[in-house]
Amino acid sequence: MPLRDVPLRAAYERDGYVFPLEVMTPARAAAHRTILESVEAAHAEDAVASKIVKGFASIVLPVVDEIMRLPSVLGPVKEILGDDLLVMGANLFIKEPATPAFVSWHQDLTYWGYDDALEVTAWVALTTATPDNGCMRFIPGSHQREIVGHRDTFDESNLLSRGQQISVEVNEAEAVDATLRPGEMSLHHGHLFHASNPNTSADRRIGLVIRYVAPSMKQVSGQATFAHLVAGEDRFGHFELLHPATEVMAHGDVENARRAIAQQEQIGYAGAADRGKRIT
Ligand SMILES: O=C(O)CCC(=O)C(=O)O
Repeated sequence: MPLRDVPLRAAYERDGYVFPLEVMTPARAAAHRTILESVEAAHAEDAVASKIVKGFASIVLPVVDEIMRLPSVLGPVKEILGDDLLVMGANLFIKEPATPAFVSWHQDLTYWGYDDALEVTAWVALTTATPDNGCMRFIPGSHQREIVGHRDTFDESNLLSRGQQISVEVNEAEAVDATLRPGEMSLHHGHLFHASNPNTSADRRIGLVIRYVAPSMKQVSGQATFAHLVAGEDRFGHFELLHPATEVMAHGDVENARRAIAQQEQIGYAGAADRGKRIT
């Protein structure tokens, strides 16, 4: 397990990521997994509902709202972004056992349409994340680069919406495996080069991905997209703030998630030759 030789913020600024950070016990992570899998199973037959459960979890699932407000998660994120925090999205990144699903090398902020890079992703492990089951891999220090060129592949096995892939050379020999136990998280910068390989194990690999932004971040598309205020205050009004989900897939929350899908497709697929099929 990597040990930090410098304080969290300094390690993050140097490397563009920090892990492992324990945010809950393994037993709690297992309990959250059970709840999430039961919701997933209940909506498995409905393609849109299933997309909303996995891709817009912060809007429709109280359990996700609870996790994204945990002091153990917020504390480290505040060290990086400050005391005022919004969540602009959360989704479940699931890799089924022995499947080819992978994530190509990319930088998160490439297609999200923001004017700044005050964004941190928290990847909360609800199962173990290891090289065998396709944990994330990071290139240390690569966040120092601005957004580099990406090309769309729309590869069916790529979990990214456009199958986007960095088009400059990535030296994989430098990659660090973000190995996590259930209940631990990693944090990474929106410019960090990162990827993940297929899950060759016999169990699912489940990560809850929470995207935190400083309220000053603004959509260059001009649209006020949805967010939840999870700490401090929003003195900017650049996002349309939603109330916390208090009921699983409540009607009003599902309607907001449908609007979020439309917004995301408009912003995230801007300039793409093919719209692909996925939203994650
Ligand atoms: O879960 C994965 O394998 C990739 C996740 C990712 O790319 C991200 O959280 O930005």
